Amino acid sequence: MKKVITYGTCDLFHYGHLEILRRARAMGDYLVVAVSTDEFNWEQKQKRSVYPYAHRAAIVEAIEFVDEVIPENTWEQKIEDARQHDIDVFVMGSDWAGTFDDLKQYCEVVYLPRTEGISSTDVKLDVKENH
Ligand code: C2G
Repeated sequence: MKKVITYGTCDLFHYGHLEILRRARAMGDYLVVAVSTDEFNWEQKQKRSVYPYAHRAAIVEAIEFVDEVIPENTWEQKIEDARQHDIDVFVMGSDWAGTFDDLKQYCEVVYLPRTEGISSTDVKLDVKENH
Protein backbone atom coordinates (compact mmCIF):
# COMPACT_ATOMS: atom_id res chain seq x y z
CA MET A 1 0.00 0.00 0.00
CA LYS A 2 1.42 3.38 -1.07
CA LYS A 3 0.91 5.89 1.75
CA VAL A 4 0.81 9.65 1.23
CA ILE A 5 0.94 12.42 3.84
CA THR A 6 0.26 16.14 3.66
CA TYR A 7 0.03 18.93 6.24
CA GLY A 8 -2.19 21.96 6.59
CA THR A 9 -4.18 24.36 8.71
CA CYS A 10 -7.27 23.74 6.55
CA ASP A 11 -9.11 26.68 8.10
CA LEU A 12 -12.32 27.82 6.37
CA PHE A 13 -11.95 24.68 4.24
CA HIS A 14 -12.01 25.68 0.56
CA TYR A 15 -11.50 24.35 -2.96
CA GLY A 16 -7.73 24.83 -2.81
CA HIS A 17 -7.59 22.53 0.21
CA LEU A 18 -9.82 19.99 -1.50
CA GLU A 19 -7.68 20.02 -4.65
CA ILE A 20 -4.38 19.42 -2.85
CA LEU A 21 -5.91 16.58 -0.84
CA ARG A 22 -7.48 15.04 -3.96
CA ARG A 23 -4.22 15.18 -5.91
CA ALA A 24 -2.20 13.93 -2.91
CA ARG A 25 -4.53 10.93 -2.50
CA ALA A 26 -4.24 10.20 -6.23
CA MET A 27 -0.49 9.67 -5.73
CA GLY A 28 -1.08 6.57 -3.58
CA ASP A 29 -3.63 4.29 -1.92
CA TYR A 30 -3.90 5.88 1.53
CA LEU A 31 -3.84 9.54 2.58
CA VAL A 32 -2.83 10.83 6.02
CA VAL A 33 -3.55 14.51 6.66
CA ALA A 34 -1.79 16.27 9.54
CA VAL A 35 -3.95 19.21 10.62
CA SER A 36 -2.18 21.91 12.59
CA THR A 37 -3.39 22.35 16.17
CA ASP A 38 -4.55 25.73 17.50
CA GLU A 39 -1.46 25.92 19.74
CA PHE A 40 0.90 25.18 16.82
CA ASN A 41 -0.84 27.78 14.64
CA TRP A 42 -0.48 30.47 17.27
CA GLU A 43 2.94 29.65 18.69
CA GLN A 44 4.68 28.75 15.41
CA LYS A 45 2.74 30.59 12.71
CA GLN A 46 1.19 33.45 14.71
CA LYS A 47 -2.09 32.43 13.02
CA ARG A 48 -5.39 32.18 14.87
CA SER A 49 -7.70 30.00 12.82
CA VAL A 50 -11.42 30.81 12.62
CA TYR A 51 -12.37 27.16 13.16
CA PRO A 52 -10.87 25.34 16.17
CA TYR A 53 -8.71 22.26 15.58
CA ALA A 54 -11.53 19.84 16.41
CA HIS A 55 -13.75 21.33 13.68
CA ARG A 56 -10.96 21.58 11.09
CA ALA A 57 -9.95 17.97 11.75
CA ALA A 58 -13.57 16.74 11.59
CA ILE A 59 -14.17 18.44 8.23
CA VAL A 60 -10.99 16.93 6.73
CA GLU A 61 -11.78 13.51 8.23
CA ALA A 62 -15.22 13.57 6.58
CA ILE A 63 -13.69 13.72 3.11
CA GLU A 64 -14.14 10.32 1.49
CA PHE A 65 -10.59 10.12 0.12
CA VAL A 66 -8.93 11.12 3.41
CA ASP A 67 -8.02 7.93 5.31
CA GLU A 68 -6.53 9.32 8.50
CA VAL A 69 -6.15 12.66 10.29
CA ILE A 70 -3.40 13.34 12.84
CA PRO A 71 -2.54 16.55 14.73
CA GLU A 72 0.41 18.68 13.65
CA ASN A 73 1.99 19.94 16.88
CA THR A 74 5.50 20.87 15.71
CA TRP A 75 7.45 21.63 12.53
CA GLU A 76 9.89 18.84 13.44
CA GLN A 77 7.42 15.96 13.66
CA LYS A 78 7.41 15.31 9.91
CA ILE A 79 10.37 12.88 9.94
CA GLU A 80 8.88 10.91 12.82
CA ASP A 81 5.48 10.96 11.11
CA ALA A 82 7.04 9.59 7.91
CA ARG A 83 8.63 6.75 9.88
CA GLN A 84 5.72 6.00 12.20
CA HIS A 85 3.13 5.97 9.41
CA ASP A 86 5.39 4.23 6.90
CA ILE A 87 4.93 7.09 4.45
CA ASP A 88 6.01 6.75 0.79
CA VAL A 89 5.15 10.24 -0.47
CA PHE A 90 5.10 13.65 1.25
CA VAL A 91 3.02 16.23 -0.61
CA MET A 92 2.68 20.00 -0.14
CA GLY A 93 1.57 22.93 -2.27
CA SER A 94 4.15 24.81 -4.34
CA ASP A 95 4.26 27.73 -1.89
CA TRP A 96 6.31 25.35 0.28
CA ALA A 97 8.63 24.28 -2.57
CA GLY A 98 12.04 23.32 -1.18
CA THR A 99 11.08 23.83 2.48
CA PHE A 100 10.83 20.17 3.39
CA ASP A 101 13.51 18.66 1.13
CA ASP A 102 15.22 17.15 4.20
CA LEU A 103 12.45 14.56 4.11
CA LYS A 104 13.84 13.21 0.81
CA GLN A 105 15.97 10.71 2.75
CA TYR A 106 12.79 9.19 4.21
CA CYS A 107 10.23 9.42 1.41
CA GLU A 108 9.45 10.99 -1.95
CA VAL A 109 8.82 14.76 -1.62
CA VAL A 110 6.38 16.35 -4.08
CA TYR A 111 5.26 19.97 -4.31
CA LEU A 112 2.07 20.42 -6.35
CA PRO A 113 0.94 23.70 -7.98
CA ARG A 114 -1.30 25.72 -5.69
CA THR A 115 -4.89 26.28 -6.78
CA GLU A 116 -4.92 29.89 -7.94
CA GLY A 117 -7.33 32.55 -6.67
CA ILE A 118 -8.31 31.10 -3.30
CA SER A 119 -6.89 31.12 0.21
CA SER A 120 -8.30 31.24 3.71
CA THR A 121 -7.03 34.85 3.91
CA ASP A 122 -8.88 35.73 0.67
CA VAL A 123 -12.08 34.19 2.07
CA LYS A 124 -11.81 36.25 5.25
CA LEU A 125 -11.27 39.47 3.28
CA ASP A 126 -14.10 38.68 0.87
CA VAL A 127 -16.56 38.03 3.71
CA LYS A 128 -15.47 41.18 5.53
CA GLU A 129 -15.73 43.43 2.47
CA ASN A 130 -18.58 41.94 0.49
CA HIS A 131 -20.94 40.05 2.80
N1 C2G B 1 -3.04 25.12 -0.90
C1 C2G B 1 -3.18 25.02 -2.28
N2 C2G B 1 -3.89 25.96 -2.94
C2 C2G B 1 -4.48 26.98 -2.26
C3 C2G B 1 -4.35 27.08 -0.87
C4 C2G B 1 -3.62 26.12 -0.19
O1 C2G B 1 -2.65 24.08 -2.91
N3 C2G B 1 -5.16 27.91 -2.97
C5 C2G B 1 -2.26 24.08 -0.21
C6 C2G B 1 -1.04 24.64 0.51
O2 C2G B 1 0.06 24.76 -0.40
C7 C2G B 1 -0.79 23.56 1.56
C8 C2G B 1 -2.21 23.05 1.87
O3 C2G B 1 -3.05 23.51 0.80
O4 C2G B 1 -0.02 22.50 1.01
C9 C2G B 1 -2.75 23.58 3.18
O5 C2G B 1 -2.70 25.00 3.13
P1 C2G B 1 -3.02 25.80 4.49
O6 C2G B 1 -4.25 25.26 5.11
O7 C2G B 1 -2.89 27.24 4.18
O8 C2G B 1 -1.83 25.31 5.43
P2 C2G B 1 -0.44 26.07 5.68
O9 C2G B 1 -0.69 27.30 6.43
O10 C2G B 1 0.27 26.11 4.37
O11 C2G B 1 0.27 25.06 6.70
O12 C2G B 1 3.69 22.18 8.22
C10 C2G B 1 3.00 22.65 7.08
C11 C2G B 1 1.90 23.60 7.48
O13 C2G B 1 1.03 23.04 8.44
C12 C2G B 1 1.09 24.02 6.26
